Amino acid sequence: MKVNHFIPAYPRPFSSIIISLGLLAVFITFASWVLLSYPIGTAVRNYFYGIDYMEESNTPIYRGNANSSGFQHDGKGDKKSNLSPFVGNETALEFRSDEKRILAINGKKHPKLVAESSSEEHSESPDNIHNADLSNSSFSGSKENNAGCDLYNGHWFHDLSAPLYTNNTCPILTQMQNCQGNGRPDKDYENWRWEPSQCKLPRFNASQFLELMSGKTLAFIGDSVARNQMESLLCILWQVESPKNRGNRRMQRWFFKSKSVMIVRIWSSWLVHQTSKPFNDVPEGIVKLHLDIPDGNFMQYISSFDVIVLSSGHWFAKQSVYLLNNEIVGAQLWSLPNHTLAKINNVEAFGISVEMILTAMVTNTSYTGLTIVRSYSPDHYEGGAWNTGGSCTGKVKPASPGELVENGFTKIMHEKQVTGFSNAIKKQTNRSKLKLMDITEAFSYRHDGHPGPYRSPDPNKVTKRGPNGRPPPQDCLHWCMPGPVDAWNEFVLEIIRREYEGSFHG
Ligand SMILES: *[C@@H]1O[C@H](CO)[C@@H](O)[C@H](O)[C@H]1NC(C)=O
Ligand SMILES: *[C@@H]1O[C@H](CO)[C@@H](O)[C@H](O)[C@H]1NC(C)=O
Ligand SMILES: *[C@@H]1O[C@H](CO)[C@@H](O)[C@H](O)[C@H]1NC(C)=O
Ligand SMILES: *[C@@H]1O[C@H](CO)[C@@H](O)[C@H](O)[C@H]1NC(C)=O
Ligand SMILES: *[C@@H]1O[C@H](CO)[C@@H](O)[C@H](O)[C@H]1NC(C)=O
Ligand SMILES: *[C@@H]1O[C@H](CO)[C@@H](O)[C@H](O)[C@H]1NC(C)=O
Ligand SMILES: *[C@@H]1O[C@H](CO)[C@@H](O)[C@H](O)[C@H]1NC(C)=O
Ligand SMILES: CC(=O)N[C@H]1CO[C@H](CO)[C@@H](O)[C@@H]1O
Repeated sequence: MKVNHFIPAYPRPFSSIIISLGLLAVFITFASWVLLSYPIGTAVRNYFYGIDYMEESNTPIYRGNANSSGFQHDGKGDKKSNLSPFVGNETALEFRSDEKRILAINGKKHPKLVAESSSEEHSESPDNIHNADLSNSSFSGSKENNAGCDLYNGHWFHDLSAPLYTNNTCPILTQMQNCQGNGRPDKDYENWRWEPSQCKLPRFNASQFLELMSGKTLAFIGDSVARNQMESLLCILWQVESPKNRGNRRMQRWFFKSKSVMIVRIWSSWLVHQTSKPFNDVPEGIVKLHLDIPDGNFMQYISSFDVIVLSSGHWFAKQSVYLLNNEIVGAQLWSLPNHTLAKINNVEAFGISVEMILTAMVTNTSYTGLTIVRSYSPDHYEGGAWNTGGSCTGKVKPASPGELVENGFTKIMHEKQVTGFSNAIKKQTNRSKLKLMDITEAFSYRHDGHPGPYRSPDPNKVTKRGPNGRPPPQDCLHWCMPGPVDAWNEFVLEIIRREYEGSFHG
């Protein structure tokens, strides 16, 4: 009764002000809930550490491996072994015959430990490949199909437009790759974009991606570099829509409701079937890799994916024993019993695994998706391996061509991968598609894109060389976010666009 009298007693505009105020209060409550639940939330970060622990439990062998502890010796906060770069003791890799030579070249990467800052000044020279093009700073999405154009032949150019997200606008950055949040002082590494020589690689358009992927699922399958790329994609998409977490213990899953797009990640270190059960004289606890059997943990799901981005390679530097047809054929960081002949090394094992997995995927009758093989991601430990004084500290811009130090291990891993890919694509049927996303060379210039010593928010972490010249422990394998890794998703979008828009006309 009172209410009925109350409202008509006031002029109309006043009552609508009251309603507006009510709506405003609801909005503020909602907005602060969103703020509390998402961005700067430590709760969210802790949740993701939970995921990391899950991954660690999938790979228990590395916890007890004496030779992988070197990286962590003074990283008191680093309880997660899988966060250390997945590069083994490079000097201990068992190369044979002609590969020894490459290893020697690799081992000579010691020069310019001190000279690096002075050599960077030369990069202002006009013949520099990444000569800054400050005027044409952004590309809008070009509509032409570009179908035949090579995306991976090009150069890095300086781009003044802001990165696609920041450490403050992406709520799901792994702290290890949150370089700005970990106190990295320079920021310019965020401002370089890749420009193919013959075509344009448009800046990532989140709405376009969600439209193209409408009703579809994209899965990242592989190692921690796959996680790096997945988080980059989520950060970019988060700027237009906050996804729903639909993850479970077997896979991370994020659902973008507006266009029913699912982004998935499944952990698989080598992509092949692995077991730790004793085998012949190789005891329990040493990983045995069946190079002729795909990892069932992801194979069982492939038929439900429309696009799969594969990431592997770095774990082949880690300890394991290789099997083919149920026979030991080689080992990495493990001495085989003396009656067992090692027929292959870890590099060959990688090549075999790539061809086997891709063949299994393109010949699988229930899988009709698009498989994108992201080529070997180069690391940049100069002057040593990750645990023997290698460093990328102080790199603040991409390498110029003259500065580029060839990494023999990266080179041969890339070669084996490309060969495996070429052999598999010959067996491609009409059902599924296979694409190589060949980023290795382009990213060999990006020694500036890694976290380096900025791996944790610990204010007391060592970030400078010690008095003996020894660099602090660092990550020169994963990529800062935002950072060059965001370009991988621009490649993915371009590959998908060519595929889907091309097929509409076909
Ligand atoms: C790496 O390998 C070299 C050569 O085999 C060895 O001297 C060194 O101790 C190894 N480092 C670690 C941390 O295992
Ligand atoms: C910017 O790009 C346009 C078209 O690609 C080109 O015509 C123009 O010359 C470029 N400007 C500069 C300063 O490079
Ligand atoms: C983001 O980086 C800035 C430094 O650029 C830092 O002050 C801030 O705390 C970081 N935020 C997060 C959430 O890491
Ligand atoms: C992004 O894509 C959407 C949908 O395809 C399009 O409408 C929009 O113009 C694009 N934005 C840019 C900056 O290209
Ligand atoms: C083909 O894919 C299905 C579904 O992902 C899987 O269950 C099956 O094992 C695969 N077949 C082979 C031969 O790998
Ligand atoms: C392996 O070699 C060692 C030393 O050369 C020898 O004592 C041992 O009997 C050999 N074992 C086998 C199984 O051949
Ligand atoms: C693929 O498609 C083409 C034309 O549509 C057909 O001639 C060919 O037999 C198909 N190949 C396979 C392996 O299905
Ligand atoms: C398990 C393993 O590979 N252990 C090796 C670690 O490195 C030391 C020194 O290089 C070797 O003696 C171990 O055999």
